[in-house]
Amino acid sequence: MTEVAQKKVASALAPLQLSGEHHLCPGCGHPVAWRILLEAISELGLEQRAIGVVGHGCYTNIVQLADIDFLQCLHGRAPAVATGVKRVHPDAAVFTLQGDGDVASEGLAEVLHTAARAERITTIMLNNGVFGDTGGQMTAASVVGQRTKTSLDGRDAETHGHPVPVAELVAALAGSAYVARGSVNNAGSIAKSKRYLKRALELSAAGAGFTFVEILTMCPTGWFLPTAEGPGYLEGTFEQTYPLGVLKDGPR
Ligand SMILES: Cc1ncc(C[n+]2csc(CCOP(=O)(O)OP(=O)(O)O)c2C)c(N)n1
Ligand code: SF4
Ligand SMILES: [Mg+2]
Repeated sequence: MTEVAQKKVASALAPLQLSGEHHLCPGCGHPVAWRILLEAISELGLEQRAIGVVGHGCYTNIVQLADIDFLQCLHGRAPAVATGVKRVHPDAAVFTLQGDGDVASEGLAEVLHTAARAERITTIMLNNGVFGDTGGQMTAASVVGQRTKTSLDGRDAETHGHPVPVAELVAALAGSAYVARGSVNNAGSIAKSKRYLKRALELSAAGAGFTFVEILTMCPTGWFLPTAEGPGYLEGTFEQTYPLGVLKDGPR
């Protein structure tokens, strides 16, 4: 792709995207995930039915940039709040958008119980392995060896414990109908992640049960890396701990 063509793709607003400006760092993977989420909602025709529930993190900047109804709730509690929204508005297409700190560290109980109850919502977890918004501390999803502000010598399983694979835990529960893990570090992965989002949103909106999509996103700032090295680091470290693909499609 020529530089001109790349610029055109990057500068064109996605459907439902109100602004091309954001305050996240250069090289952050979150805005790419936002974009494919908005495209998925639009292509499924869910614009008028979609209600998003977010927690707290760098990714929550989406609420100012997207023409969708959002609620923000306490850290980690989005699946519980989304459960209430869905039960009050059964025709709505309800999804949560959360970080790995939000889901794996602060709100693991909420997501697991919501999956076990087969709530007809989608949870999207943007996993960059750090509490990005508060300065890059280790989360339960940080990978072994990963340097963070609170594990400067790298996460050590003996001292800090092992990473929590949320997608695998959710897939093991009978209430989950679809579980997939994608990433946004190259064009092919971005296209696959969008397909996962579409399938997950479609199934939960149709009443099939709880659906979950994890998306690995770059955080060069929290990883102490030059911007351009984020995608390669994601592939070399995160994808080794968190294999990409569809973990579950249909009840088990
Ligand atoms: C109960 C509670 N604990 C801590 C915080 C502070 N806090 C706000 S954002 C954030 C980091 C969120 O990390 P993550 O969910 O991984 O999202 P990211 O910033 O990496 O996108 C934290 C710890 C809070 N708001 N509430
Ligand atoms: S700290 Fe990380 S997650 Fe937050 S905006 Fe910067 S690159 Fe993105
Ligand atoms: Mg994070």
